[in-house]
Amino acid sequence: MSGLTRARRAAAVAATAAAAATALLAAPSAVAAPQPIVGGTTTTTSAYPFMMQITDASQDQFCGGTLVSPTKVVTAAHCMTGETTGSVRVVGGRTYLNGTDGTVARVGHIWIHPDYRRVTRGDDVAVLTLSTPMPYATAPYVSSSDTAVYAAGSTARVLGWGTTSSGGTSSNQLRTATVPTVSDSSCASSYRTRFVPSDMVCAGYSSGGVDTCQGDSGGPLLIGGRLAGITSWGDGCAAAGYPGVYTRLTTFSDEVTAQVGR
Ligand code: 4AZ
Repeated sequence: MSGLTRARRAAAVAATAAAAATALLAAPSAVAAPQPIVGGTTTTTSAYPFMMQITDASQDQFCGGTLVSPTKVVTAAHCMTGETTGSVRVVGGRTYLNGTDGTVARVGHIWIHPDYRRVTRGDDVAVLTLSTPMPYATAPYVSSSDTAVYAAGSTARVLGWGTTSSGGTSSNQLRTATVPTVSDSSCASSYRTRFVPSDMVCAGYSSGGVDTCQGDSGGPLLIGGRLAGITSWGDGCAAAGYPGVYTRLTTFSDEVTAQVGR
């Protein structure tokens, strides 16, 4: 979960080019190239048409979301705290943060899980109802009986425009990475009582290096091509022993389905 304000995030995006140029000039061979999300590759909304930017009224991105029906977007509850239907927009079909293409939708209703209090207590799920439909393919999501998808070592795909290092700058282009799911016992060893296995699933390499980060929140964790998790929190990004923590969507799929049908 990001501590950055939207203004600071916007400033961070603007600083990206200058910082990269400085790093290249100062140490062209000693500095590793910035990595996607943390450690992944660039992609496009054409490849992942259900990948939505959640933005403010100025279309500045602050979270991700997943289109699950033409008018419904699944995101994180913590992305929506303090927001109103008038303060947010959903942008589809826009690969670049500085783009003006794609489709902008207003939001007519925000459902935040009624039990949500803070990311480390779970229930980090929200469903947005768009005022106008998105002309993009939707993502299927897991049903409540699909818990086998989380078996340790399953390959999961994450997507987002978040920072490419902890405390770093956002990516102008959408990025993706794959990470293995982590057993609940292993994740509990890292996060102790902050890991709530009924509501969360962890993913990442034991050595770190690949992860979601600030600004990726609300975006999808896909397993077998289905939405199975929502980027939620973690201690830092890509650190060894501290995998990313995602909302365990099977726990909430019936509640999501109730919202999708409303
Ligand atoms: C965030 O602040 C955030 N490394 C998202 C994911 C992770 C940490 C922080 C997981 O949006």
